Amino acid sequence: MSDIAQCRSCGSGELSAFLSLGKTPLADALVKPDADFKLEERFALDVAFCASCSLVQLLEEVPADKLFVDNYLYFSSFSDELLRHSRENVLRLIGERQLGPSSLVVEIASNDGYLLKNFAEFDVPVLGVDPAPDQAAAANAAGIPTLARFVGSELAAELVAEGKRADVIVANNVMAHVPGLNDVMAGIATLLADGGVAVIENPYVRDLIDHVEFDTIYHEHLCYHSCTAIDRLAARHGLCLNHVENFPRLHGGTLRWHLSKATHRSAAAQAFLESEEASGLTSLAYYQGFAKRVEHVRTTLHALLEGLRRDGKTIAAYGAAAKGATLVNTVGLDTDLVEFVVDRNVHKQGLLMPGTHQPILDPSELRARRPDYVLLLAWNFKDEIIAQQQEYVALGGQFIVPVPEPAILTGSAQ
Ligand code: JHZ
Repeated sequence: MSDIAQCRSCGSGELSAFLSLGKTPLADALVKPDADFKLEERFALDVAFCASCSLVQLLEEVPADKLFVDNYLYFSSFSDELLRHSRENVLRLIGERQLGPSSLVVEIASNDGYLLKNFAEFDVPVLGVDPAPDQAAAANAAGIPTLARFVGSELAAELVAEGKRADVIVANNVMAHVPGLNDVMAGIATLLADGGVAVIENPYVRDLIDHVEFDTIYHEHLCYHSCTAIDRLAARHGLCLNHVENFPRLHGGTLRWHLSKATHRSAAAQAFLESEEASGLTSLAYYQGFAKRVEHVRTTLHALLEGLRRDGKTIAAYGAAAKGATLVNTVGLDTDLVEFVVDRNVHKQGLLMPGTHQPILDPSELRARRPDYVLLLAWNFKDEIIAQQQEYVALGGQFIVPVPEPAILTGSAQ
């Protein structure tokens, strides 16, 4: 584990820490039931703001070989909402950019090919790149050519040397993960055809702060982006932030940035940049009250669950999400409070939550075991999950959301 002294994007030394979540285990490192728990490592989770380029980032860096455990189990294809969202994006890009058999779409962090499949269906040539071996293998098996590599300037130069230039580069939920932001952006700039566009989605740091989504902070998420931070990063590599789209419900608030070599800005992009400046998002003061608000959620949630348990109620949780691991560990939700976790990702079932060690079971266990309450760790998929669980609700089950304010959902809310 090493501490960074300089901003990952602009290199400035003006980093100010504004939140410490203590030491937590790695959020994606689900534990095998027969593992020696004493060997489970914990790492500091401290968040800082760069006064020079506005990038919010972790101060520590867990070595990559520890961070991306060999059994990385996040498969994008387990959310219908995400699949729908991705398909809509693809259909629009095909129409607007007039993509066809002579085009090329490259996706960075293409996971199991969940998004590229849609381009392939319309005979648009695709290339996925994802260093996670199981996900890359699943994509290749599904007919989506995928390189199990990290994207950066080196791979981009190799592809260009092979005569490949991308008309569209998609990079969803990856800019939070990369330590070498400049190398990835340089790679995008190299690989992008002159008239091409890079379409990048990432959770928005403003939503994280405004809605107290502190659980989305974990070691894999090194950076928390704003339009200002992305624009400054892109500009360093000859790219311009042309347009911004807002998806307030996706992953707790996601932005889609359109970058290209052209220098125009849409009214929406301009408005986002101006609003970040005007609201103070580009200065440290915006972040300084955050730690107190996080503390409030942590203590309120713990007290709520403790009270329910004192009243003899049973509690489970839904979603062995990475954010769920931060939540149970930073709030201190051990197995006395939250008995088990359900998740429909079959690769996660049979394992234990990092640090707190709740068993991860199939969602059908909610109907079988009938806990009185279910804490929604994957609160970002609240509507989708509750719609699937109407049978559990009919049996008297109730859901609890942890953020922005812990609350038991009642009546029509579930
Ligand atoms: P989910 C992910 O984070 C992954 P995570 C990643 N770290 C990232 O950057 C962010 O998103 C943005 C399950 N589930 O996606 C699937 C059901 O069981 O919110 C997942 O295990 N039933 C790359 O891991 C978990 O919940 C369902 O109906 O915090 C959700 O995890 C649905 C919809 C999901 O995020």
